[in-house]
Amino acid sequence: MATLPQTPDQLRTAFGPHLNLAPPDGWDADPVPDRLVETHCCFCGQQCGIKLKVKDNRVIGFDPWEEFPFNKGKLCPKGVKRYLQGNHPDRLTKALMRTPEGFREADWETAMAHTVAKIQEIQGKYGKDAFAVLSGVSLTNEKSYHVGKFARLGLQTKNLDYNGRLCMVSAGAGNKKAFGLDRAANSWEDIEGAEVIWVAGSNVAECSPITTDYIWRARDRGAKLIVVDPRITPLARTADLVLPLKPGSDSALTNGILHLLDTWNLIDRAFIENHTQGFEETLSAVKDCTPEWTSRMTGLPVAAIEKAARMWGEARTSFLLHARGIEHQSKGVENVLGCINLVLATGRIGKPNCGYGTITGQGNGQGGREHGHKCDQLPGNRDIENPEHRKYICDVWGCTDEELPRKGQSAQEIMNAIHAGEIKGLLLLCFNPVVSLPDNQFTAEALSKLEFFVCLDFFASESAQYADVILPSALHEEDEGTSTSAEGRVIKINKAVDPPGDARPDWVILNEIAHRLGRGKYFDHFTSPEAIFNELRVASKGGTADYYGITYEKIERQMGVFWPCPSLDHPGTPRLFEGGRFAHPDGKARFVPTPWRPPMEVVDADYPVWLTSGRVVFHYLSGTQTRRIGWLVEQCPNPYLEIHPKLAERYGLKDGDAVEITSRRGSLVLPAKVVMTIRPDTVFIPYHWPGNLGANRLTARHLDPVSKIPEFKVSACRLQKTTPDRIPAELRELQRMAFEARTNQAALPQRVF
Ligand SMILES: Nc1nc2c(c(=O)[nH]1)N[C@H]1C(S)=C(S)[C@@H](COP(=O)(O)OP(=O)(O)OC[C@H]3O[C@@H](n4cnc5c(=O)[nH]c(N)nc54)[C@H](O)[C@@H]3O)O[C@H]1N2
Ligand SMILES: Nc1nc2c(c(=O)[nH]1)N[C@H]1C(S)=C(S)[C@@H](COP(=O)(O)OP(=O)(O)OC[C@H]3O[C@@H](n4cnc5c(=O)[nH]c(N)nc54)[C@H](O)[C@@H]3O)O[C@H]1N2
Ligand code: SF4
Ligand SMILES: [Mo]
Repeated sequence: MATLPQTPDQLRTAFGPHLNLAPPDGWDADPVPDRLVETHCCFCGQQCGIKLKVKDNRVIGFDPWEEFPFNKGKLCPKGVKRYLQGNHPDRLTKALMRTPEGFREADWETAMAHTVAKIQEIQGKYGKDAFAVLSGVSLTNEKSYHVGKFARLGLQTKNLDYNGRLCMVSAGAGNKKAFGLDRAANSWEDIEGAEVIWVAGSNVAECSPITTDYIWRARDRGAKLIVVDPRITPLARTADLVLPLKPGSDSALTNGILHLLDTWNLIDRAFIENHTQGFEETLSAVKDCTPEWTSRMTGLPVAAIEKAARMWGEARTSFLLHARGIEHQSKGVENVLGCINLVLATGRIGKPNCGYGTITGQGNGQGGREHGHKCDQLPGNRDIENPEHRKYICDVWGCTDEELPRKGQSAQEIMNAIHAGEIKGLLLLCFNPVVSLPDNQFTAEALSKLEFFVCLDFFASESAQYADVILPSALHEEDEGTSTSAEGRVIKINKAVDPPGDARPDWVILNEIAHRLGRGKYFDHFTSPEAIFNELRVASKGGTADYYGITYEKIERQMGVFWPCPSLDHPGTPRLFEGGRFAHPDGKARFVPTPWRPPMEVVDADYPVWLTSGRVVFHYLSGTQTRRIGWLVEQCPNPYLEIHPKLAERYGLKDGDAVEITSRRGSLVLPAKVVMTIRPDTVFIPYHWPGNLGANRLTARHLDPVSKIPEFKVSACRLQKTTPDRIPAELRELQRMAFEARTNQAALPQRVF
């Protein structure tokens, strides 16, 4: 059985033995690029425009792309340093196959033939559904669409899901239920003119840094800002009202605010009457949610709750934003609906300078949730169990209804089924579940049980360490395609360089597997990303996420096109729901009651402290990319436990002391970081590190019953001060590397750009 990395060698592999510090051979300290390529950042859902500097088929730096309307040249630290991953010495350029002595390089033909033979063997022995696909939405729209079709028609398995299951699904389910459509309702331009901005469970300044700019421009024009978060995030420090509620109590807060809006008659009755359904039922569900009750449930003062209700209710224009803080919960969908109830009750949505949106997380977190990448979905955000939707897609794909699998299992459920021995084979791409799924010991055990596991990645991620075959895929800048940003803007990723060695884009690899499986008739016509996009356009036509009128040429000409864009002469739709028309067949939005229930795990005498987790500005997700970039590691080398001075005092902890954090799943030892900016009953760990440093050693596999998102944001733990020698060796190693990054002159040439 494979285990988590233990030996120094394994640790070096797991943590990126090489930060990209020393200049590679032939490095020119002041290179002049051959050309500049206008494209987008490979990381978060903001999808900032960037110009990559290219010299001799290498990305050597960047220039700001001032003309791109969303970020106007601005970038966060990850965007500034992203180019350093391309020439990284850890980059996979050959297929790797597991041998008793460890991974060995293999020629492409051997790796492919083995992979295909194993898929056939497992599916022959246990049935088609015993082979699962887990994918991710750093992939372009083309690749997302392709993976959905590949799983259903290439492998003929129903068990396909994606890492958006850990990210956007609560927002998606809530939006579909309330509005009939799943996208931020507005482009961010509507933020700037809003009088009140409500931000719930989103560390905007660190996780969607460019959105901060929009909020600050609104503040410059007099807007008031309300932030709901158990931590006083950098954005909250500039807010007019901070609501540091108890983790997991968000729907109590929104219920309490709705109660007050009604009591004070701050609701728009005409809008509710004409454009919505379900209000009376929703109102009766909050009749007992008095400010006193809300205060008890959330831990917030009555005066603060009342102030928030007044600010929100009395505004003429407003924008509500939320993110994973409210969505990563076992009632993530209800929390989203609770926010939407406040938006609908005040009737401003669809008007200029008014709006609502979840801040999409991953690079293509928006597009990736539309094109049939989910276990229950077909392209165009269609429903895989709806007979008409199935028929439409069967016609586009040229297959029969019997050939198209039905709904499969979601990401965590697939991992549970692997653990239980029901699923025997896995194709994994663009997903690092051993770091990012909850309860990482369980995930590690599950991956060790697979009879065959093939992973497509450009770095040998922690999950890839469990694979039988690793196929080298292409980086963002090594392929073209489209992506859809948090605003719903479809943008164009342009190819800057060729993939090195045997590495190739995911769609090329999947095409080849499908062809070798004898399913080429569905894939052989995909000769370029644009060919895939053109089929995607047709497959999405008439669905809620309609891309039919979008072409590569139009995206470049308009610098992005907002979907829905149903025809070639349509300019796209930055603002949805104008005139109060929603996407349900009757045009009305739905209020949905969100009666209070507690999180799946609550604090008690054994585990008395709330534990939450999330991000820092310098790292991205499971960290496989950013933990390899020296400058980013230098800024934030290791995880830590954020703790309030009062709580720290109770455990005798000073800043930097070693603390053991224990939950019902396991324990971690980390340095304490004593900060005033967190509730005294709550601790926080950034989750970007694996194994002994991973927050997901502590989190639980509790899921939202509708969206199936894990409850990353709420669990219970206990703390104990311990001795410094218990801090894991790998954490010390990271600190040493960061020190080296600060002091090693040789590192400078790559770090000054
Ligand atoms: N730097 C950086 N940026 C990123 C990413 C990254 O890894 N690094 N990832 C991208 C992705 S995929 C995503 S999903 C987004 C995530 O973006 P965000 O959701 O903004 O980030 P998180 O840090 O996960 O959590 C947000 C906030 O939720 C708060 N929170 C915790 N528990 C609760 C609760 O019970 N209620 C409320 N109201 N708040 C709570 C946390 O204190 C935290 O400040 O960021 C994207 N951008
Ligand atoms: N405790 C805790 N856990 C969390 C969260 C949290 O807040 N707290 N947040 C959750 C959220 S919101 C998310 S989105 C997930 C993210 O979790 P993951 O999806 O596991 O994170 P990534 O780091 O994006 O992993 C993607 C892997 O794919 C590779 N990759 C990137 N692009 C491509 C590509 O184009 N092709 C291929 N083949 N590979 C590629 C990267 O090298 C990396 O190894 O984590 C979740 N886990
Ligand atoms: S905000 Fe997101 S898209 Fe923009 S530079 Fe930073 S990581 Fe990249
Ligand atoms: Mo995410």
